[in-house]
Amino acid sequence: MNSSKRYLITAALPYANGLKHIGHLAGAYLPADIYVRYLKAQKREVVFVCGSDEHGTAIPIQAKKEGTTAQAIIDKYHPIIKQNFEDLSIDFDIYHRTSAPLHHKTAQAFFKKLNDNGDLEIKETEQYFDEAAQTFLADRFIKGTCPNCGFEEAFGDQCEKCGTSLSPELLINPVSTLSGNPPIKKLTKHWYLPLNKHEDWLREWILETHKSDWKTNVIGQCKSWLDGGLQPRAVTRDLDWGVKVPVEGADGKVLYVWFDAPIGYISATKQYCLDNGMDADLLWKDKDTKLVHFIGKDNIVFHCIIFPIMLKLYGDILPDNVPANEFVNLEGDKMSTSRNWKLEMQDYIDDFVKKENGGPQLVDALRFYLTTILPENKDSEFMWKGFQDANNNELVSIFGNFVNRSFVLMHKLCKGKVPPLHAALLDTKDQALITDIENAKISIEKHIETYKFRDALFEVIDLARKGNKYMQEKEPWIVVKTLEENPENQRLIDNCLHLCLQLTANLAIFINPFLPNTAQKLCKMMKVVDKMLEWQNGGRIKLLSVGYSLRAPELLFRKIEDEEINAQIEKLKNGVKEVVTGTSNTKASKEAAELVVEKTQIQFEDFAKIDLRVGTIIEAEKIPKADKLLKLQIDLGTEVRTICSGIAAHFSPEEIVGKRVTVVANLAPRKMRGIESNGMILMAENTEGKLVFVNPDDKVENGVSVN
Ligand code: B3M
Ligand code: ZN
Repeated sequence: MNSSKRYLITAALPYANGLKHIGHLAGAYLPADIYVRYLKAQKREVVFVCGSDEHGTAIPIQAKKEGTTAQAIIDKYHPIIKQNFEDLSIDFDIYHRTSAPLHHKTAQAFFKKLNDNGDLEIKETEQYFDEAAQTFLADRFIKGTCPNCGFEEAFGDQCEKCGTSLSPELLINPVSTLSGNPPIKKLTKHWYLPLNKHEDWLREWILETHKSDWKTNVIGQCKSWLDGGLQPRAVTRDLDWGVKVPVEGADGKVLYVWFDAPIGYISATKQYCLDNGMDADLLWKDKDTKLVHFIGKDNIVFHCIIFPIMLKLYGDILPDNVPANEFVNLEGDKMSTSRNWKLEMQDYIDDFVKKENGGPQLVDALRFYLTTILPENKDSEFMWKGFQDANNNELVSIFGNFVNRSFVLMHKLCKGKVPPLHAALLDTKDQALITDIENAKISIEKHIETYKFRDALFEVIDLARKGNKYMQEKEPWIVVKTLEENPENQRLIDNCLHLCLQLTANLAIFINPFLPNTAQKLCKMMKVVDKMLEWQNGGRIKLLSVGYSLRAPELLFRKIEDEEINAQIEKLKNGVKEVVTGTSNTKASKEAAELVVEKTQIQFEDFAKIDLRVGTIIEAEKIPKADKLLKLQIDLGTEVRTICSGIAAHFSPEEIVGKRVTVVANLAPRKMRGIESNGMILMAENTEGKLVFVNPDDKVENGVSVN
């Protein structure tokens, strides 16, 4: 077993650019929280840090989308995300933020030390620059045609259509998303971390030292990076949002977000130590600290290669483990914020936790199901029906049922008190149950310490299952009928319920890291203090004293009804957005997309490309052999346009002459039935399916622009 003096546990700092979904929760925060709760129950010294990642281009991009400032974005999302974690019982010791002055100071000092020691290299390179906006362009601010799939809206760092990683140089016809102009190349200076100089020790450290205790998915990713050869990586950016580069000649430059964000773990620890009279150096420099980073798989390279290099150069300890998880899909499809195919923590909290019949038990229901599907080795699926089944069939029917029966029978058959144990009468079934309790503790421990939380939770439920089976075999409700003839049979009932109650107390200890609210409720029912939940108490059958009277049982969990589940599935499908850039190709999302087609958000620049003008229909005629089309002549003030419109089924030519219309005047010409159509008229469909003209006020002259 582990003998580290103290533990420093980190969970990836979420970007404060939007709400986080349950995929994030299952990726890093829930497993980290389980691990920390377990360590704390072990009475180990632990600090659990997290916080908002408030830099990088993700923030200004969101600000642009919401039409506000970067500062307003982080001030909006940081408190919500923090509260969401609290509401789901994710219990950080500190939830800090990288916009805090302490973080800026810490990150700058870190950079300065590396720079002063000559560990960074300075290089001048040509980068894309937007002349109109007078700024260098982050990769995300450049769009162009993907060289791989031809998608015209690919970003400078990635094509969202085919998923290829790109760099702006690879884009065909790049344009700046700020001005819409093609960017120019301009010289700029940046600081680089020469990753290539560290390959040897990284190889040794990851592929040898940790080859058997790190997860294979983590080792695999690292190996492919190392085999591909590491390159120097720029750790500064030309951007006006972030931590200013603290050296001369670096005006307008900030630290690359992936340089400053992991330092966020250090500044969060510092703040925690300041608040609690502790020494942060002890946590980050002492070899007796076990540092563990909980992250999702997309962050592996930063936590296993780049940050360790930084830590080593700075003189800090290296992580002992980085148990990265894969992704959670939702109802058969990849979770996606842009397509609105997701379940946000906030939504779950609103729909289940805050409800009258919700509360802490529904927090635990989510934690339970998510733990059973943690993507520890491969991507997993969140299915609403699976959630319902896990809750109804395992929490309610196995765990809850066992506890409830034990309490009810103890009140009925043992006067509401913990009955004595008659050792001489213990039979093989009793002995087997006692051994099961001892063994469960050992295997749960083993699984948690090796980051196998699914297996660990399975053991807990399996123990409850064994409890049910034991009770079923012992049948105290039958034995009670023999008491008149054989009063000494009460001792058999005593033994059965004594063991069932001791098992219940053990279950409280074992379930506590996973379902802390349930453990608390059990303590209340057993009238014991939290201290009983200390891990060392588990595995034994001496937790509850004989003669101790216990409370009446409370229901630990409630059933989740079909209607609740169906409502969620409906909500998911109705909310999905069809996104031009979407890569979704599964059946579920396609079907859902057909239900409601909302269009994706566009930028003002996109809208500004459309030339909308006011006109009047001056002629209209049928087109031979085309029963849907009318050929219209439209007066646009300075010209008369021919436009073919598919409205013949709704209007006769006569009735529309003289109608005012709004025209898309710069639509590329199109031949329809041999006639060239030069534009389009806007129509709306009312709820009865009837078409109506989108017509301007009569006072507006023909040819006037609509904008
Ligand atoms: N904010 C990326 C993410 O949320 C990034 C993690 C930083 S951890 C230091 O996936
Ligand atoms: Zn592509």
